[in-house]
Amino acid sequence: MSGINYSEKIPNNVDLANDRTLQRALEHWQPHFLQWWQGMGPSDFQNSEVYLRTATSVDADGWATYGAVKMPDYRWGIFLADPVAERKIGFGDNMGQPAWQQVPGEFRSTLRRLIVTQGDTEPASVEQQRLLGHTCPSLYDLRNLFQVNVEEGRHLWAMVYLLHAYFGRDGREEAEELLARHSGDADKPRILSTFNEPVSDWLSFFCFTYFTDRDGKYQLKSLAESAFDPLSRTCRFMLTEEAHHMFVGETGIGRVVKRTLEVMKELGTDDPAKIRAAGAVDLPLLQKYLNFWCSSSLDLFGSEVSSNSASNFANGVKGRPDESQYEDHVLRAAQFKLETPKGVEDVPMLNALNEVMRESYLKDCEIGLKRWNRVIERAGHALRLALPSTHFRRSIGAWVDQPVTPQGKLVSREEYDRRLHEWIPSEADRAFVRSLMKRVVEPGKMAGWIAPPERGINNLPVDYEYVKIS
Ligand code: BYC
Ligand code: FE
Ligand code: FE
Repeated sequence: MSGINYSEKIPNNVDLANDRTLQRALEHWQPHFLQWWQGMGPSDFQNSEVYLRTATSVDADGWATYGAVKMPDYRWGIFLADPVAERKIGFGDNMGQPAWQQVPGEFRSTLRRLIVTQGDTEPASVEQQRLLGHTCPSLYDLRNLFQVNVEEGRHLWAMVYLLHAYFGRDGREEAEELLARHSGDADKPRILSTFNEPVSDWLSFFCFTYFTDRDGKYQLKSLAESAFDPLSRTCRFMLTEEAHHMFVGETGIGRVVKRTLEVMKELGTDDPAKIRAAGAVDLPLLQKYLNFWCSSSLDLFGSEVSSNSASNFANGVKGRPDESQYEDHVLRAAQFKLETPKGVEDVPMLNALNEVMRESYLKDCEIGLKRWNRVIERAGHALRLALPSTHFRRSIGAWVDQPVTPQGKLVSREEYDRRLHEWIPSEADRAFVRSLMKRVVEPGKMAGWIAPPERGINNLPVDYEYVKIS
């Protein structure tokens, strides 16, 4: 077990006290982070006591300690998973050689860019979710939002640690830039597209945590394979926190489905207009939100054919998620059959790894859909929720700007433009969803568009006062 030293200004299990230069650099960045949190983090609620989990050690018993905390007092810190003794590179042309404890000069800029890209998403998501607290459907949900927010803040710390510890002056500059770019900012936007989309209602929040945090899971899994050992250990610990974010998404959408089915039963109809009039989210509307966030998140894997992904893999910089499940870890001879608008093409497997990753991501996305559809089926309805085609509404890669329906059919540009509002939320749909977003903060009470969760947090009852608002 690696204990975390809580007496220090920055909790950590990296022996920061014995590296005064690094400690000073991080202590210099810390107030900038706190300033960013006050200005760009959750709006209001900074004086409220939130029932949060905090990591106190990285092993199974200690990483989630629960208690009431004011968010600005949350102990953001630097935690790496325990080292694997004599860890070797697990894939690529240098497979079997010792993992790197320092950054090799030739991969310095690539590694820096990957870490910056990863780091950029973390505060971006906090910025995107900044106003959601005002319209929370329950105290339970409010608490989950803030749990996700403080942990994304900690993920930023995780990447900033790597930048400060291993990239010298450029690393410190990048760490400042991570606080200077902002989600949706016209001059200094966040790096990746999805992280500039507004998340202005809770249906979007649940879709974001379901689809976009899951991209995080897959990217972190692939970086956890990296030959750069400090990056690998950092990502392995981040993944333990990530599971809760996707839980929030999956159960959030599941509770919306459950509530909608109740309303349909009460009304004896599946007429969307009547369901909306009763203050619930009709299932076709939910499908549009799924289409929007899934297609946006698919772009986060990059182009189907990517020389970046090929060299990252060959060099040992970035592997595939769960690399050990594969047989071939070198991929110099393998080919991949890629669907493009011009037909199926054979491409070297090494260049298709973004697509390989996207496929494993989609399999993971299917799990929730199966669960929700089972509930819909049991309630006696024919409708099924589905993931959109990977060719639908893409802004990156082979299918960029192709007029493809969510079912994967290539249609005319005219038909696509005319029907797009059937597939993703229209302005009227968004306005309707916004009209549902009314703040509910009485312990145990839920907004009318969402069912209560099956259980509370950490064995507490659902009606526990998870946030003491002041
Ligand atoms: N938007 O060769 P290509 C998370 C750029 S989420 C804008 O196809 P590559 C979280 C790309 O950077 C996980 N630009 O792609 C979730 C490249 O630029 P350059 C985040 C994009 O390099 C919720 C060019 O297009 N982590 O943690 O193989 C809440 C051609 O790129 C986009 C990571 O992403 C886009 N969607 O792969 C909180 C891991 N896609 O080189 C947190 C780190 C591509 O021409 N990043 N581009 O300047 C990476 O591994 C890779 O950079 C990417 C792209 C997977 C993003
Ligand atoms: Fe994260
Ligand atoms: Fe996350």
